[in-house]
Amino acid sequence: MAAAPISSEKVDLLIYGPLRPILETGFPDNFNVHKAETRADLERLPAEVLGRIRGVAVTYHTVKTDAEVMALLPKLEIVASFGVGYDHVAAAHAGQHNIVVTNTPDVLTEEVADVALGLLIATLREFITADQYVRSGEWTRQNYPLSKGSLRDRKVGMVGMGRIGQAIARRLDASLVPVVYHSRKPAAGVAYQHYPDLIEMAKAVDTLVVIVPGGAGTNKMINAEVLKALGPRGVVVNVARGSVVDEQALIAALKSGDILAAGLDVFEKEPSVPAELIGMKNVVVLPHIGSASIVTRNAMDQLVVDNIKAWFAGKAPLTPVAETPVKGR
Ligand code: NAP
Ligand code: 8YV
Repeated sequence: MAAAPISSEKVDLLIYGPLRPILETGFPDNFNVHKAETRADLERLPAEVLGRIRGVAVTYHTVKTDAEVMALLPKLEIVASFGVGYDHVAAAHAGQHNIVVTNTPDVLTEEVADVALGLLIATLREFITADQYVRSGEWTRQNYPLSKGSLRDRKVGMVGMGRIGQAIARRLDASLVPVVYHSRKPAAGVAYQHYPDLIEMAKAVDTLVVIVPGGAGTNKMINAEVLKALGPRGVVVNVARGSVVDEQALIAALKSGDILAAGLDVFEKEPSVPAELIGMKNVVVLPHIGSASIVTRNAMDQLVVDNIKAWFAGKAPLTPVAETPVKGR
């Protein structure tokens, strides 16, 4: 990405998606901030405004920033996206059109890893059903049955061993659970056994924790064959993207007993969750809350703001994505 000239003129900026306090108040006076919560709002903005916008802050993964959106903004220089995953932003297209894309890595890593381990334990030890057991008064009649699942006799295959995968693996280490992983290439400085083949890893473990990016390269990679290989003790935890797991194959495997249970923070068509999953007691469902604490979401919002401020101060953005490397600032 080439450096853009620095100017003393006010910068027109679009906040695209839901508004939050740090995004609304975080830009200094040299920015003219425009707002569009949805694609329809964006298309209602006057052409003259769209023609002046040089930066976009994408505030949620549900607002797609695709090639069509970028084409509406001829002066666009930077798309600063909220979240580490940016499969909702056409980053390769941006790279071809001299537009830099940034995301918010690192500031959410430990939070998401906490949720992944919590979701795994909640799934194995049936926290949600057990909670209901107390609330319904059932415990006063008899003790809750022993759980089929336990962390004690498990071997976890991480699908993805990047920033968050490694943070999850550290937590599993502390819990004395053996870990191996699958990714396209071995992760630098990581001593766990690497499986280049996902099916081979699924055969060797009984638990998959999925934490890869979404997008075409990982679409439905957790499919019927992988679930079958995992086997009847199998547990799948997905904190990546709904697109990574073939939801219909997962439902079928849970129904047939091909696998034991699943813990899911993400779904194919959020916020819609298949009724079959909701009806299953061996499934824990969360509403995509991996990073969703006030402290972590504030840090993510601040990084969106800081990327845009850095760019228009003539500096390198703090966290450009791989598709849009920045040179010469
Ligand atoms: P990261 O550091 O880039 O790690 C990604 C990992 O996935 C790497 O180990 C990478 O290794 C592997 N990978 C990528 N493509 C793959 C493929 N086609 N097949 C197998 N492995 C593949 O990313 P991160 O910071 O850990 O975040 C990972 C993802 O988690 C994000 O992109 C996002 O979708 C999701 N996430 C979800 C939540 C939530 O709220 N639930 C929160 C944060 C993040 P190789 O490149 O060697 O394959
Ligand atoms: C956010 C996430 O909930 O960072 C990610 O990739 O999935 C979550 O932290 C999501 O990006 C909100 O848009």
